Amino acid sequence: MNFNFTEEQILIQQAARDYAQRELIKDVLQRDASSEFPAHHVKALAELGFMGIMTDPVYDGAGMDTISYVLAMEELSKVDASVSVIVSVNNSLVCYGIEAFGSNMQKEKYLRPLARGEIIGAFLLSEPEAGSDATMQRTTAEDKGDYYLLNGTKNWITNGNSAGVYLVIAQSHPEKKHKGINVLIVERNSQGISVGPHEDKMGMRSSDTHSVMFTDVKVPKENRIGDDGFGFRFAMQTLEGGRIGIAAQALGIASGAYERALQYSKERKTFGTEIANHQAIAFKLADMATNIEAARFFCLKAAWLKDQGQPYGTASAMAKLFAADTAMWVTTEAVQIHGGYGYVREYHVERLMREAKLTQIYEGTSEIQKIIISREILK
Ligand code: COS
Repeated sequence: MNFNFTEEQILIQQAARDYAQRELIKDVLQRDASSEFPAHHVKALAELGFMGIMTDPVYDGAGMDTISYVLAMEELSKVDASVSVIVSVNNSLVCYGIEAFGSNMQKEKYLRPLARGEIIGAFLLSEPEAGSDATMQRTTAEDKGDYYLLNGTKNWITNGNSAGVYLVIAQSHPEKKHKGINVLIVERNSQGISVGPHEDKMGMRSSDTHSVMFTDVKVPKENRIGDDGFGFRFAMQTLEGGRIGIAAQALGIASGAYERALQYSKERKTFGTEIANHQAIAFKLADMATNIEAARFFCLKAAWLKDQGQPYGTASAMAKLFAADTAMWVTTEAVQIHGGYGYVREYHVERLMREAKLTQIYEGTSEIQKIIISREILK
């Protein structure tokens, strides 16, 4: 086993840390309050290569490995998970999905601008009545010969209003159940698309979450990814990698809160000494550091398996489950260590706590991760 990072991986980590600590920090509180979409950060991160970090340079990506992606996601998420979720969806769901399974035409036309970050993508699986139970797709893609006719509603879509390209999961042959599901690349400016209001979320408030409605939207047949009926497997396989991104995001939220709590506990005094000198606080910090390190190993192991071309579905489910629970627990403890200061916005930890909650919910709830893990160990 080798626990060293390569020079290239350390450079990516440093670049993400520098950007987060210098730029994201400046307006993160204001964007949390206003829910304003961080367009200027997306543009800057695109220029630095973070929007197509794992995409092959042949398609204008940065060509880095999944370990580099985890390192970058941790650093960005320490400061602002609203920005890191945009990076995550674009990279591990949209760019990866098209690169791994798309046609040459789809890669030329859509992957290039997505990897350059000129446009961003969204992944449209969830519906009002289909989130965890992803086979129950009500959105239909009716085969009309040389095009599909798309009708239905998608919910909780990250980048819902700002995306230039949607990957839409829809049912084409209901009698075949999940084997009749397709995935289509749909351009945002197609006729018949309407976008619902910005969701007023508890956390990750400046990411762009919307419902998207399709009414008789014509999608060329050539925009279907893979064979007829490949859509459900596409979603499952793509989410396996997406969960590495969200696990790394949860890790970053936890380590961001921990670093703030550590700093605060060395400055704040009670009973005549810094609170870090009280065992009640020192033991909390020890538990936080230990759990964060374990979450980091889970993330890196899943990323390493993916980079080695080995199965990583169970590892990514474990990483997401553990890192999300760690984020929720660590951020709550970070608020506790800050006392009253932890409960107000300017100390950041209450925001990190609100952000942590979502990592237990999206890209498969913690309960879904336990289904995936238990099925594997009970095989
Ligand atoms: N990779 C490839 N294929 C997969 C797969 C994976 N990771 N997981 C399932 N499949 C295939 C199965 O092999 C099966 O195919 P066949 O019928 O050809 O054998 C098919 O998909 C159906 O699988 P399964 O019977 O396991 O489906 P279930 O309805 O029991 O659901 C879970 C499985 C729970 C794992 C799935 O529904 C899921 O991941 N749900 C959560 C979705 C999610 O993350 N939603 C959040 C919205 S995205 S932000």
